[in-house]
Amino acid sequence: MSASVIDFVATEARFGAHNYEPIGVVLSRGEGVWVWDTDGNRYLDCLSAYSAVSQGHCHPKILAAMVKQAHRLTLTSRAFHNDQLALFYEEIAALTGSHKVLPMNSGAEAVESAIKSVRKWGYEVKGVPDGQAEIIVCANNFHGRTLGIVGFSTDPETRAHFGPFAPGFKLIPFGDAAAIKAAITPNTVAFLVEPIQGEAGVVIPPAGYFTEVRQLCTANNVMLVLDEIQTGLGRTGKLLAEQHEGIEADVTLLGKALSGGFYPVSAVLSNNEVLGTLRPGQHGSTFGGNPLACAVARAAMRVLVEEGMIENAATQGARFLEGLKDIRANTIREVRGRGLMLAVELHPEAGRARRYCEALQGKGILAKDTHEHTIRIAPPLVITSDQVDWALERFAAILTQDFS
Ligand code: IF1
Repeated sequence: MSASVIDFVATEARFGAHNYEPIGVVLSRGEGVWVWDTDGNRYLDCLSAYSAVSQGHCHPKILAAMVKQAHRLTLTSRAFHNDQLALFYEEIAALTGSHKVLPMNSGAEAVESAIKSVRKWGYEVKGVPDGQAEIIVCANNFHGRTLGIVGFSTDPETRAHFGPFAPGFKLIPFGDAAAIKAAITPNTVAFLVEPIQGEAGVVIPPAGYFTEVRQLCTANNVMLVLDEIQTGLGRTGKLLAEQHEGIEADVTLLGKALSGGFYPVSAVLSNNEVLGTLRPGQHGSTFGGNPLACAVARAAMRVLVEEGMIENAATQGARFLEGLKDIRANTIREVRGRGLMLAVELHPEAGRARRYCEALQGKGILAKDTHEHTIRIAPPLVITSDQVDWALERFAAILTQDFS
C-alpha cells in the first residue's frame, strides 16, 4: 500500500472503533460503476455500498437535486410542514402502490418503526392482549444493528454480549411455509422477512414460497412485512422483489438506494390499517421526512425509472449470472442470483472468500465476502454489457485460482 493509504488506515485504526475490517483500499472518487483510490487506481464497484448506490456513484441528477434543495431548506423538523414531504409521499406511494408512508432515515429505523406499528395494529385492531404480540422472523435474517433487531438475529457475531433482548419474536427456517403455519398463534401480528436473504449470502426461497406465505398471512390476519431495504428499488430486476412472486406485502420497507447513496433515507410503506394506527406524538424522528431527504429521494426514484435502471438490472443480471455459471472452477460450490443481486459460494476447502476479494482488488474489482465462503456481487444498476463482460473476465481469472 502507498504511504498515503497507510496514513489513512493508520489514523482510522488509531481513532476509530474497530467494528469493520475494510479491504486495503482508500477510495476518493466515484462515478457510475467506477471508483478510484487515492493513488488513482480504478475499480468496478461490485458492492454498491450494499445496494445503496444502485443509481451509480454521484449520479449528476440526484446531486443537482441535493445541491438545489440544500441551498433552499434542509431541515425543519416535523413540527412544521415543508414543500417537499407531500411530493415525496405522492411519488413513492404512486411508484409502489402504497397507501400510507412513514419517512425515516436508516434502514434499521424503518424496521424498528414497522415493528412498533404492527404491534400497535395488533393491540388496537386485531385485538391481541396488550404486551403479547408475536412477530415471526427467519433464521439467518439481517434487518439492521439496533438492539431490538439484533435481539432476533441468529448470527452470534451480531448479537453476542449485547443482551438482554426484547421478547415477542419467534424464529423459523427461511423458505419453509409449513413452519410459518406451525408458528402462527392468535397473538401473531406479523411475519417479517427479506424476499431474498442478502447477508445470509443471497439465499433465494423456493418458487411458490411467498405465494403460500401470502395466503397464510391473509387467512390468519397476520401482516406480511417485507424488508426490501436491499432487494427493493430495482436490485433484483423488478421494482420490488415481491413482484417476482406476484404478491403484495401489507408493509414494505425501503432504504439504501432510496437516496442513491447521497443521504440516509428510509421509509415504511403500508396499507391504511397499519400506519393508520399512529397518532400525533406516538412516533417520530428529528430528520425523518426532512426536505433535503425528500428532494434527494424524489430524484433517486425518478432516475431509477426514467433511465431504465430496473430493466437494465434484469438484463445485465441475467448476463452476469450466466457468465458466472459458465466459469469452470473447482473452487465454486454454487452461483446464485436474481437481477443484479448475485453471489458466488465457494467450497469451504477453497479458503476464505475474503482472500478472493483481495485478489479481485488487484484485478480492479471491489467485492465483499459474507460468512467466510461467499462473494457477494451487486454492481450499480447502470452497469453495461461491456462492463459485465469486463468483470466476468476478472472473476474467471481469480476463481480459477486456488487461494486455500
Ligand atoms: C452493516 C449486512 C447487507 C439490510 C436489510 C435492513 C438493513 C440492512 C435487508 C439496515 C443493512 C447493511 C448494513 C451494513 C452492511 C449491510 C449488510 F451485511 F450487514 F447485512 F447489505 F447485507 N435490512 N444492510 O441489508 O439498514 O440501518 O444499515 O441503513 O451493518 O454492516 P441500515
